[in-house]
Amino acid sequence: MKKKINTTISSSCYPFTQTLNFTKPIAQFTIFVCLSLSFQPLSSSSSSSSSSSASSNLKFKDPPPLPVLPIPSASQLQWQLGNMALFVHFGPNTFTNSEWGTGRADPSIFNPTQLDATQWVRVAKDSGFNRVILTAKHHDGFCLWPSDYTDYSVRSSPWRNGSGDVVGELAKAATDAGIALGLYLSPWDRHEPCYGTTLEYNEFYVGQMTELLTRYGDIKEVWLDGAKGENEKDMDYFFESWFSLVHQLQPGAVIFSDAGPDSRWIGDESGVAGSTCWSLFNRSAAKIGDTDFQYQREGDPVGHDWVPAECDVSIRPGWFWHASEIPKSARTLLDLYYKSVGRNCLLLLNVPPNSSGLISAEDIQALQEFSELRKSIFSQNLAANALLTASSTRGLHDSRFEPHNVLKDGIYTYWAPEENQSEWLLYLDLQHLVSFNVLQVQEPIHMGQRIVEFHLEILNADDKWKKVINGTTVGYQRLLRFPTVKSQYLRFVIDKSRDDPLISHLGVYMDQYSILSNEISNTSRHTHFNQSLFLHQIALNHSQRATV
Ligand code: FUL
Repeated sequence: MKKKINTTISSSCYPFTQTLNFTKPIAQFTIFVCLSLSFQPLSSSSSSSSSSSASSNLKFKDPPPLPVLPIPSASQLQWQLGNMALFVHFGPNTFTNSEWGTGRADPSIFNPTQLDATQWVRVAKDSGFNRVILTAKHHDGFCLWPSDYTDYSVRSSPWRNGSGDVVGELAKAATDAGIALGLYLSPWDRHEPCYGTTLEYNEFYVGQMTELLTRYGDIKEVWLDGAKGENEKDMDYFFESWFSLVHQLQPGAVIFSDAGPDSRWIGDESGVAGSTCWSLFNRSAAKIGDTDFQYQREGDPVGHDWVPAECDVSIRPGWFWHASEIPKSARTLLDLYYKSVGRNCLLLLNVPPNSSGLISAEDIQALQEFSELRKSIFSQNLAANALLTASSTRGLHDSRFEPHNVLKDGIYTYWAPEENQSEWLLYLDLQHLVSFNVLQVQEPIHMGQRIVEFHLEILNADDKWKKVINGTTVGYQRLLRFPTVKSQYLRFVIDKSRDDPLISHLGVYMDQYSILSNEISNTSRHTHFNQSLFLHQIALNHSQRATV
């Protein structure tokens, strides 16, 4: 049983904070703040003169609330905190202008004369990606490492006179730069003669997987897609054996597939998550290669497994590099960021190296601009100096759970309400009028994903609370855009939650780059940015390239 701390407030007074009915919002907001600040636990105000039984109360703090299952594993947490990963599709298709190679392309075509994996890693790092995932083997069966189980690999190519190893070079570059490495090993193999013979091919596949997981140091992600062409040979994949092997050889790796076990496909290849997106999921309800797209997009509020989603999308129309294609604009990438990272997912952005073996200059420019847009929007939380109060706080005056924690970075500090409350609110006094059009909310997901519905209100000039935006599900991170509003007072309300809600971060921002219906002609009016950034925005407008 949780102990209640005695306070100087009479028992008839304390519930008053839970039921304040504001008719004059500013005045009542002030009353709320004053009352909250004047609540003093007896234990702290009279510690020197307290009785021994009172001081014995002091020794014990309220423990944190229990996590609500399911919760992420350590590797799933680490994966999610990264926000974004860079996907690298590279192989014979890069040289044959194809997407799904037949498996019969001559290995002699693979000759990326300027290949430089340190450039790939540098591009990733400079643009804010801390994970790189390479197609070690795509559907054509060509191996970017010298596998001992096939001659269809870099060993048979002229590149580095047949002694090269793309996986090895990338692994070294990634380790040197402190970037996590993931590998894609396609189950569907159009070259390997034993494909279609279940036992033989599973042995072959496990042999290749073992090479990849034992030769190159830490592998942080193994990427399995469920794609297979029509009328291809039928066979079974021994997924459970593969998964067990991966976890045994690389305990820090997450395994991606349509159905997890550690991260799931979002159900499209356009990088867009559902606006409701649970990391909760039932693995048994999903089948690799045969997906229910809505289930993938939204997850499952009553799911028993923690399987967060990954949103894969290419910066270009194709997954592999094609001379005729151009990258998406930075603004389009920003939009994808809101719809993936801003919806509790990881954004897996594919940036395919060209046939010389380098990431092309125009892709690098788009990534740099994307990175600058994110920095200019998110580097300054406009609520950073807010005064916070809450409808209730667990273990009165316990700094571990106080509302101010939502302004600290990271998920491990959070606001927790008292148990069994009828409402959950956080009030923010920004201390001056602020214009903003983006809300950021984060849950401490190590304690489970809890929030089902929420909304944000502002206090208008006419002293009335007005709803700005509402949403469903938060998870690791929720970003919501809306037409610009201006206010000093904000009220974040959790309307529905699986259990007592916990909030690790709240932020408001000004985004003058996203185009929202009634914002288009209005972006410069609310600018908080310096002249050079503004000029940069104009330059961006002129360099718009492909859109989705
Ligand atoms: C799909 C594949 O068929 C595409 O070629 C690409 O690799 C994409 C990421 O996954 O399933």
